[in-house]
Amino acid sequence: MPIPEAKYIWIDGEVVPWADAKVHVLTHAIHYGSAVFEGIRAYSLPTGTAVFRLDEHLQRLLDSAKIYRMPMEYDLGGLREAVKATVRANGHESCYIRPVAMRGYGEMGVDPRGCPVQVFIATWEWGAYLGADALQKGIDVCVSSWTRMAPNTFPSLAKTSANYANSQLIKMDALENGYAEAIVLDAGGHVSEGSGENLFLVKKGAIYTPPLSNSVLGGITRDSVMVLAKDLGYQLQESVITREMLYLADELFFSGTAAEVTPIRSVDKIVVGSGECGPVTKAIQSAFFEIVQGRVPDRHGWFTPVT
Ligand code: PPE
Repeated sequence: MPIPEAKYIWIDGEVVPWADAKVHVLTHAIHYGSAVFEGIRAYSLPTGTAVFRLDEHLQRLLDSAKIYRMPMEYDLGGLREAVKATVRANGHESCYIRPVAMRGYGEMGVDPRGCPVQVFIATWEWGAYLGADALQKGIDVCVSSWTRMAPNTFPSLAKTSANYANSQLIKMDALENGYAEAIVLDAGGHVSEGSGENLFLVKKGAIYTPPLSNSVLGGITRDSVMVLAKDLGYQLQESVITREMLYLADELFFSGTAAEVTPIRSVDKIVVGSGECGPVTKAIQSAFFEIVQGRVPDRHGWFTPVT
């Protein structure tokens, strides 16, 4: 999908025109995947544009940088102001926000420590990530022939660009075979997540999601779903999930900043439950959209206004 261009991109404290936001070809991150990033959404609320769980996303960015020993010139407060300024400069009502911290141009070779760390923040207007119908009707997925990164190889709690080499293999394989997305198993053969989403399973009215030790990203939407499930009175448990449990689930859904709450209607061409968005998924999805569309008060303090 082509990127809908905005006016400006924030680079190291300055807002520059979109077309001028360039890096050198010998930037370390291009050669060695040495970048950490975030994906955040700003929503249009009746009270104005506001960013969803901004501090949690920025803390995860700082955590990813820490894991990769990447010194960051900006603290959480500095990054928060930079994100707000970028969204304001671009005049978005709602948008997707992509902060990236990367090892820049300086030295060549695997050791990144001699390269300056550059930070940039881009924003653009992004609709339904998995297709227009996905949120309503659900998507058809497969179990990937690829495996998620094994523990002690690429740490899954760091949202580093390098992890998305694995995600790209998963996503392309799914699309080439006619599926919208794939569910990936971890190195032990247990269910992990999607190429860019966390996974939830519903069985007999209770909700399950793989624990962080199954090579999943600690999703902010995953956390939001856990909070909303509790608000709605559902039992929710982090629990190891096997492949066949996917086929026998009453409902399955993905969560993610881009994907929001997307139902899954089949896995490996086996219909999940009734093949439609089930009642529990519907309840969670409605609770999520009520909040992000500002139809109910922000009772959890999840929004940061940009003004
Ligand atoms: N797992 C992975 C691997 C992942 O990339 C994401 C986000 C999630 C789980 C959900 O995390 P959260 O957004 O905090 O709820 N994927 C981002 C990137 C998607 C992309 O194509 O780029 C996103 O949703 O913004």
